[in-house]
Amino acid sequence: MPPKKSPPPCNPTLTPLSGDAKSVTRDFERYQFYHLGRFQGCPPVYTYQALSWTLRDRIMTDWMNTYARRDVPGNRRAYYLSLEFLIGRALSNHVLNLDLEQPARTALQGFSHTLEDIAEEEHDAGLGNGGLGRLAACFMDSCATLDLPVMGYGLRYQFGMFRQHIENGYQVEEPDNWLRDGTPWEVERSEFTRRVPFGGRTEHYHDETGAERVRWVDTRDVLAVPYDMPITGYRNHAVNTLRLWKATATDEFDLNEFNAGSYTESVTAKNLAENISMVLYPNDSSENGKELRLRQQYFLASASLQDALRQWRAAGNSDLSRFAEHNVFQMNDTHPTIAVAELMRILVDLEDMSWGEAWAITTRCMAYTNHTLLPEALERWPVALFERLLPRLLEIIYEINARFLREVSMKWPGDMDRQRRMSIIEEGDVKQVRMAWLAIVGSFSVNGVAALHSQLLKDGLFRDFVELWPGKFNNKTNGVTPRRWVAHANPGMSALISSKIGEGWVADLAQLEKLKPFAAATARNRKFQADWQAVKRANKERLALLVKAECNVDFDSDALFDVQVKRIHEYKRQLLNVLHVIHLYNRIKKGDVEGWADRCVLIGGKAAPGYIMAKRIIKLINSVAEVINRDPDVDGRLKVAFLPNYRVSSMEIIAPATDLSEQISTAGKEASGTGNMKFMMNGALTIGTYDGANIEILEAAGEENFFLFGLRAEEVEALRPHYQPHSHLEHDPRLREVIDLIASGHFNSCEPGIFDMILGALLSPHDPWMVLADFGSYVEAQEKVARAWQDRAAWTRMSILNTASSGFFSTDRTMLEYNGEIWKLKR
Ligand code: 26W
Repeated sequence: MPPKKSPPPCNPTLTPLSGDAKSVTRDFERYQFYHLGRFQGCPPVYTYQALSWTLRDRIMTDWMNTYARRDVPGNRRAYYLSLEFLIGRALSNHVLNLDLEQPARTALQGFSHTLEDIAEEEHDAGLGNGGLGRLAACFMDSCATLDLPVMGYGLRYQFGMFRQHIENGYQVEEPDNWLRDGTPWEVERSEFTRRVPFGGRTEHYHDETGAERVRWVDTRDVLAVPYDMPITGYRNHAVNTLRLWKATATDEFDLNEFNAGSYTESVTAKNLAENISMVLYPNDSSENGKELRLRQQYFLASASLQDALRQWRAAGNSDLSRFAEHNVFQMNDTHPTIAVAELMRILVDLEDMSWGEAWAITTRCMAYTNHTLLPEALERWPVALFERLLPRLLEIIYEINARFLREVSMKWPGDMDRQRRMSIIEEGDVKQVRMAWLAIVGSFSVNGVAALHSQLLKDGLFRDFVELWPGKFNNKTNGVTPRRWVAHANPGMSALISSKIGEGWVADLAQLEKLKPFAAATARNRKFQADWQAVKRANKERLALLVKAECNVDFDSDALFDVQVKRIHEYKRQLLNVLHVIHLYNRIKKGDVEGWADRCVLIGGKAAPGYIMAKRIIKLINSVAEVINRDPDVDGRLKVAFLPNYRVSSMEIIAPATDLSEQISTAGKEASGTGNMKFMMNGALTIGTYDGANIEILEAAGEENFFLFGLRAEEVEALRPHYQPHSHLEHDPRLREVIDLIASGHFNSCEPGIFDMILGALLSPHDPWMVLADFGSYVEAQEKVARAWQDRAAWTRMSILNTASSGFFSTDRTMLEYNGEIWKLKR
């Protein structure tokens, strides 16, 4: 059994450890020598550990004090429930937030490694797939910086996002054992272990008062052990908590089996329990029907809700009818939305509350964010699976649905079609639970993540619900944290900005507006603009080193750095990018190079292991790169590289070095995008479709500082039934040549036929992403890019204007909007 000790009371009188160089050095040396037993010249990983522990000690008092300050009855809190937190590295982030850069450098004097080298030793915490997971991490950062009482709840996956290798141009996955050497950034809090039930059956009975009640019995319980990670605010002494659950087997469960004489079975059962937090599902669009995934979801929801209730009581509250006044749960997509039913179970079965009272509380504390319109990403779970794994939850969902459908039929009597559409249970060969519907019915707020996305949700997928509850739906345009994505990732540009407008922008990004005057073409600004260019160039050199090391391709920092990094998915249209690259190659081969702009094209991203087409796209990119990079006719005009194992820490090098940001999804398909914002903040120009947050980026930067192309969302839908890819081939010789070259086997002479599936998809009238429809307009936008690049001074001014206009895309703004309209927490 876990220890049953109650936690020690917070002690706000603890004296904080000094941050001066002398004391940091002393503690660092103590860890390095006395604790780790390592000396100068040891492998840098130990120096990383010693420095991290030194910092961690300096976080502790602020962490305790933040708890103590908020631990008062009636204090309202928010909980961010997410199956993914794509945190990346922590050391440099804490150094920045705690303002300990100089002391850390002093401590490292005499060691052969710089602070930057040491930071490289840290393994990325890759507990997420892509945008949704990274967004959660940026949110955590901003909540701490804004001193908002928000706690993150997630899973402590033993294996995060897989490591991607490229072998013969193909993606190969390797497990990411990020905890192998432990991590200094977590604190195990076994005293708050919770028990999560699975399986078993329900028993209906009548209590002493004769009321009908239910108990869930014969369950196979799993223990949820919390590991807390500190989330430091930017220089404000606030430290929030990200609480990640690890699954472990219960001792007595093992013992029972053991006593029954089945030792091996008991060990197997232990594994089954511990599997729950073993691995992140590496899929960002579909994972339906996988039992382990549903287990993960319920495990997170149940442990987190139990813990939130415990915390609320520990803070001195007892009147459950006021629970919703004090607590709000933001659900990151449908992944944790079983929380709606779980809170009902806790209130009704465990806390003896009436259904009506419990429902009133639940629907006042739950809020849901949608991150995708792709139908394959909408989670549905087979009823049969639910029944086996979570029988009590299924009963509760049925009851929620029955009451909800009564409401629907009162409003639209006899409209059976509408009832069928809106039912949380989808009828059909395999009955399914529609998690998005459960989330909407159980929440007081439902939001999308960019203006267009929220509008498309209201007009399409969620339309019936909007008619029923128009007030529930709102937009919260995403953001990114400027601490990690500018101050940390781009120190050169940060110093330059601060030299002109002070340092206030780091915690108030709207202040970047003050840079706008420096973008004017005046003699006075010439120096600043030259410095801006020099910083970008230095950043490009840093990236070129990485590309050389990882891909053995030489990038020339004078060329245009044209970058697309994100998950590999057909809707994101890496293929459109490749078609353009091949078009450029054709032009070189034909000698059509007038007004040429030298380009280095970088593409990176992971494909879901089961997504065959995405994996083949990676192979195509690598094959095209190989042919182009070794063709002497190309002669430095074009370089192409696929960067393996794209992750948070690679983006920290990529974004500051990018000139052109590729945001080229089929309009209406990218909910928001957040990479687009990181590039903009770092002074890249965007070539993009009218999709997701691109639209808001374009509006902020001004059309003249953005390369817009392609069909709009409504045009895409209007064209869909008549889409004729072959007519584009016939009318556009540039496209014809590109397709012919792929079809000729020019890029796959040793592996005939491997790209047929890609050609088949591009040439199909049913291509959902309509790649060829946007080819012409994309090529023309790229020609504009090349012309703009020729006038480097004008490009630099556009670059400055992009950064200066990016203030809106800080998650500080996003979090203030969530707080103002949904959470209503006191800062
Ligand atoms: C079922 C597995 C699964 C896992 C993740 C399905 C769907 C997802 C996410 C919805 C994928 C995702 O990361 N979506 C992205 O969320 C970002 C943050 O809001 C947006 O910026 C991206 O446009 C959106 O694709």
